[in-house]
Amino acid sequence: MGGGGSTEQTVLQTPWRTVHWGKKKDELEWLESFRPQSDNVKHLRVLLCGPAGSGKSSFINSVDSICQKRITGPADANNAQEADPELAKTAGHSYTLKYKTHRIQKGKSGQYYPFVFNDVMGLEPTNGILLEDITLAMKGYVKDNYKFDPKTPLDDSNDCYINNPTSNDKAHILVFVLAVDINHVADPLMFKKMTEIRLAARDLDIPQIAILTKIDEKSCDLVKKDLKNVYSSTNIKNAMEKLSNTVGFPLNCIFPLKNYHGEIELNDEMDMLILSALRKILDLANDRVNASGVAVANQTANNVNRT
Ligand SMILES: Nc1nc2c(ncn2[C@@H]2O[C@H](COP(=O)(O)OP(=O)(O)O)[C@@H](O)[C@H]2O)c(=O)[nH]1
Ligand SMILES: [Mg+2]
Repeated sequence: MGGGGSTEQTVLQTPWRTVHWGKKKDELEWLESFRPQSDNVKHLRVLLCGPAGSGKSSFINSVDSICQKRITGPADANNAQEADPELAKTAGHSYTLKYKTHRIQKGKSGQYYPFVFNDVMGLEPTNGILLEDITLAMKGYVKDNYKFDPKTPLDDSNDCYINNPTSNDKAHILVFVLAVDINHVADPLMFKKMTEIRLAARDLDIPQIAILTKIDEKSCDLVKKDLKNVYSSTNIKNAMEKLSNTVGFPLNCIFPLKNYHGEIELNDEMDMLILSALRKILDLANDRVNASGVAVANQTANNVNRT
């Protein structure tokens, strides 16, 4: 280990995870040819959850920007929290209150990538999205434009309740979005909520990964200077290990990255980190679709054998 005197500057001599920095073109080609593994599913649904301000909307915007090859902003990202925390509190902690499906345009207008994102109201220890509502979203019962209520869960009397969700309505993967300082995990109530959500996803056989945003922020000077240092930074490694040891994500399901937020042009290093997280997300979601396809096929075969 080398680096400057402070822990912040500690640097591993060899990055502990390999990123093929020069291979953005290959990643984009992979994405371009990506298809869900089941004909029953039109698109894979990626459900994002995490504390308000962790970068969920910015992640959707970042993926959209990479796919459109220019900086875009379809999902409302919110700066108010940083500009004025008090104002953000009175306005409600979470800027994203409505359930919304974000599609990513592919080439010509009217064509889309075969995956969509849903960004839900922020997770908060006492007043954010309810466990019941995240579970309903995972199961596909929540219609677009449903306005989450932190006091009462959605029920079947509401117009935004989908009575018979199809495979396209269900979430195929749950992505926890957390800022790299992972302060939230230290809050026992937040920890409890995250664990409950993870268990609910596990019971539904929905795979989960975590992305750690804001790796450029002040806690990581080394990485701020050059994103290629991401896997040489002990700060980031420690944050990933802490998240793995506490909340229980396997280390290979945790992806640090920087979202687009102030840039006006794309950046290859940012893109590579976002694309490698996206690839893992889509691969795991596809495995899930494949497994449920096999389960349905087996069930059908069993039923046929019984008749
Ligand atoms: N420095 C930095 N800021 C980010 C990053 N991701 C998001 N932000 C900023 O964090 C704030 C909250 O982001 P937002 O996407 O609205 O969070 P959400 O509430 O989880 O949807 C906004 O000001 C974003 O510009 C990142 O990777 N680095
Ligand atoms: Mg948001």
